[in-house]
Amino acid sequence: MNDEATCIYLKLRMPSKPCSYSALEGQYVLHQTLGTGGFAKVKLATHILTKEKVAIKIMDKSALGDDLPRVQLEIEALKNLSHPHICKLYQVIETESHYFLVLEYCSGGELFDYIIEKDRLSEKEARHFFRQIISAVAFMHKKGYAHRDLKPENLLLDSDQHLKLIDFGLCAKPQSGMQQPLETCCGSPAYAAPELITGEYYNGNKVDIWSMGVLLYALLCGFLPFDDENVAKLYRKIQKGRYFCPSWLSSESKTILFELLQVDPRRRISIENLKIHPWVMKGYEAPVDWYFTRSVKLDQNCLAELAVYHRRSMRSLEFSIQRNNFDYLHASYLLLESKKESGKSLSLLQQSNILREQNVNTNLSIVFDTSPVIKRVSMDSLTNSKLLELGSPQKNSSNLLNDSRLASPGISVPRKNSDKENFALPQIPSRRNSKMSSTKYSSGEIQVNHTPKAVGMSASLDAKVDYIGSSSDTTSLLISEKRAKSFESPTAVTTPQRRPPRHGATSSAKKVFGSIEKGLDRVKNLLTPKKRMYGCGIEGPKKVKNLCNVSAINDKVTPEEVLESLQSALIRKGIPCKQSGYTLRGKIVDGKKVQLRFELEVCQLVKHKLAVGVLRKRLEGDAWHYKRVCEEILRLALLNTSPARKHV
Ligand code: PIT
Repeated sequence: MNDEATCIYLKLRMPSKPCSYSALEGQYVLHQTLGTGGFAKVKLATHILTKEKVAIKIMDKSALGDDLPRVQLEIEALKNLSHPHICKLYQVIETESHYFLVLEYCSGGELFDYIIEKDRLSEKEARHFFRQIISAVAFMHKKGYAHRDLKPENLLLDSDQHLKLIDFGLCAKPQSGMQQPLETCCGSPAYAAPELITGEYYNGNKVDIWSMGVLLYALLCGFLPFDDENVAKLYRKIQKGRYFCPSWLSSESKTILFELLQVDPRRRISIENLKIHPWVMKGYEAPVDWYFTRSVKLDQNCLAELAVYHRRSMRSLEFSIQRNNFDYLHASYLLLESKKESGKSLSLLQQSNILREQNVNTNLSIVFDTSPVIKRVSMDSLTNSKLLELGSPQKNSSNLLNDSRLASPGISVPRKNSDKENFALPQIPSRRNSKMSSTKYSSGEIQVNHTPKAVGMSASLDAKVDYIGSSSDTTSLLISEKRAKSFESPTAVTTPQRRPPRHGATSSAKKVFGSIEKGLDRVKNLLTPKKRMYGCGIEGPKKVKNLCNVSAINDKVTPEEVLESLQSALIRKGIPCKQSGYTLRGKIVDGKKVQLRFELEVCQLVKHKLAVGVLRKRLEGDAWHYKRVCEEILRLALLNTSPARKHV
């Protein structure tokens, strides 16, 4: 049995927790929560039949209230938007109390984390991602939807570094097309277009283009163009449309940002011109490939596997799947297709037993080896298709499968696998290249400063900076060092705009941790290693291999010291937190509303000789707010362990 199978096997043999979502029983095994927000949470799950990972968005109907139509629009949008850069919807389950949206699982996390991990992206990498974003947005607009909440937290990475757009909870589909003005103000303040803020009627496409400007800026700079903890001040900055242009931005980057971040929506670049923009095209031969249609013909291998499993004819299955019911069968087919694309085995026979076992959840004594079919599979590694071929009395297997006598209505969990090998079946499996548009691209008039600047700067703003704005009074503004400084207000928390550009600055979480490292190094001799049990009887911190969302401290301090420092930093900031083992869970509330929930877990880094690290996780709330809070907590934690404090 492979590791994955063993894992599922053990899970099923362990006393199982009653599944609080009975609608998912027998279809999915739920794992950890990936994210929460408002009335919904997203959980990782395994689709039992294919063993593929999925994400399930669970929405509590009673909490939805007036938002019910919004959820219906979200579901409708997801059903209509089948695109390589939009998170796929596999299945929808509606019960009296809940909606369950079964979605594609993107294991690479949020684009937001990717940016802050790297500080900022190179122009080339930003372009690679931005082309995918253009592709998704162009497609969505063509289908008549505006997203209205485009931001790096809503772009996930899959295992192949492909971006997938998520969260259609705020999308709009004007009845009479995209030219119809919209009224509802929504989305995240930092990404909101000026016309949204003023409460004017607006065009949904145009507000998405503005957010794409904010997004591209965040990719290239690692911070936001308009930022302020005070929302009123933030809105004023957005309406002025003036933003800081760091010296590392190329003039071409400044140009495209200028065209995206136009305060007047009529002057903002269109999606058509974006697809062929010189910045977007640089290093690519073709404009952005954006229009995709699903092949009407279903994959014969995937169909065959399902036909065997369900003991139905391929034709009847094909018919059911093409009805796009978004049911378990639909999910199974799409997951098989994606398995095939990634070169995995399509065999469902092993899964059938897991599924059976789930259905007899209470009988924990069942083991895999008791099934004759499974035994044969594990000995001979035969796929369903192969078994079919062997067991088929006819060479023309499609005839056999299309025999209506073998079809069974609906999808049911087979009680017996014994006669499966008597079912038959066969075989096997590109992308359009859109032509370069002949539309002439106009680069727009923009005056930017081309003064070459050193990338490595000292901690203060010691180079000339460009300030570019598109509001009517300022089309392009070059400001000097002093002027830029006057925009800064020194606070303990370095906000992106206020802090000096990169290198030597305490800008990113990484840098904060870098300086923590130095600080902790200084106090190495003052620390007495303690051995303690932290909560729940855990004797040591988690050992992590993956360095994603982890800040390395060093190997000179104990995990307990770091935990204590973090704890006191949270207390100092007035952030209530709960401790469980080596994990601290903090919460920031505004009245009754939860603004931010996050976790800081002290861990040890396998790749760094078990040096101490801090694993960060945003549970709820705005990503940039979370980044600022984490930076601040880690900065304070460093102070907590400084020699001066230790002597007191
Ligand atoms: C994942 C992993 C994850 C979250 C999601 C998917 C969420 C997807 C999603 C959420 C929506 C929506 C469409 C897709 O409308 O952590 O694979 O609200």
